[in-house]
Amino acid sequence: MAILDLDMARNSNSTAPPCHAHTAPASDQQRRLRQAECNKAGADADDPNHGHRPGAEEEEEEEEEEELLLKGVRHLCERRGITRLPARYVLPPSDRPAAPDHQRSSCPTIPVIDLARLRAPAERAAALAELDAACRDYGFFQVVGHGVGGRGMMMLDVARRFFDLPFGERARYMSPDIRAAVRYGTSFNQLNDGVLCWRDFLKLVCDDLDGVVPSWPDAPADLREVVSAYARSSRRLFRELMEAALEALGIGGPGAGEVLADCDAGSQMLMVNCFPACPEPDLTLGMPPHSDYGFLTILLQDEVNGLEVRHADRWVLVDPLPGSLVVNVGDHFEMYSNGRYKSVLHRVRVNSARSRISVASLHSLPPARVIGPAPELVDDVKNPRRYMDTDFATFLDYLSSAEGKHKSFLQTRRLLTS
Ligand SMILES: O=C(O)CCC(=O)C(=O)O
Repeated sequence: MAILDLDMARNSNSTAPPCHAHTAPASDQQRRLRQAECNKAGADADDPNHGHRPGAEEEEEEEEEEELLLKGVRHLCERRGITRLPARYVLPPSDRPAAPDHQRSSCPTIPVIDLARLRAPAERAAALAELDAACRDYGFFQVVGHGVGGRGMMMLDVARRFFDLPFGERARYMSPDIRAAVRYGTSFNQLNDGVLCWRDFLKLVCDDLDGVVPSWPDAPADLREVVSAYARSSRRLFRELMEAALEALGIGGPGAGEVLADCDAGSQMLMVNCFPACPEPDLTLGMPPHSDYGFLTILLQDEVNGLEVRHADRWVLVDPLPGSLVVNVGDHFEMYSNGRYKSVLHRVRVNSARSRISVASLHSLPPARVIGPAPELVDDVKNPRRYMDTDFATFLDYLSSAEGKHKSFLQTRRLLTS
């Protein structure tokens, strides 16, 4: 069912890893879009124009509309009082989020990992077992006691102020180049998405932090300072969680040392997301089902919920503890752990009452690193190798291949299916 849509994690002349895996091929999406428009208009799905060929004037209007939509959801809402969802955002019925169900309250809570327990020698073994179970059973967990403290609140505050800037100020960072180190954009992959997502974003590559910060937005005036402080604390947390996860997997010695050194030199990208209040939230999504490409993603979010995680064949709404950070396993960690840890699909719902801000910090190893199952986790009897080795070039080949239109990248690397 899947294609990966890219959002590169490096500057324009390098090839750093993309961090998002998107599940819907553009061509499929375009077909679905036409279908969705027909569904909405009550027309025949096989006749998207309903027997009507657009004239030059209509085509021009459509182009103008498209141009407007690609300036982002916030701009659209600012320009027009929106009371109906424009057709470009309407998902076909099968892809729409189901109306919130009342069973949600009985849904399991995402596991909580307390870093204070991981740091206490007497409690570390028990906390490691909890971390191991969370990565195996959910691929998602919440972290408390993480020490990021006020930097998280400041990060959310400056993000909100950035999206509140006049459009012209934000537009300075718009770029069609998905490899740009700084990029303001909309939807998921706006160049490919047939159905647009109700989301605007600011992407900030954080590799070589001191080198890239001067290219980040200079408004709000404190953005560079606040975001770089947050990026540093997120990287420290990633390092600490990777150290614990390797221990939980039973990987020590030089194997662990090598991976941790690669974590220190690895790539990091901040996706600062804004999901404005939406007039018809049950017809669209802020982000489509996707998995993340790297090792771990650390998510900071404001008090408005929206993240849903695939668990036991249903979507579970994440209702995080105040002050916690939500962490998920990415595709690379699933491969490295030989399938023991799960990179799971997640998506973002929007709502009609409040806009939502989230900041995903996506952490990977250096792009040149070949990723494959850790030798410590493979044996011929009980744990045969489940994934082929992979690297960034293979990922790019996959994207341009026919296979890339039908599968997820993770699926293409699988040697065993169960
Ligand atoms: O906003 C969220 O809850 C999730 C964001 C996300 O999945 C992403 O940026 O990859």
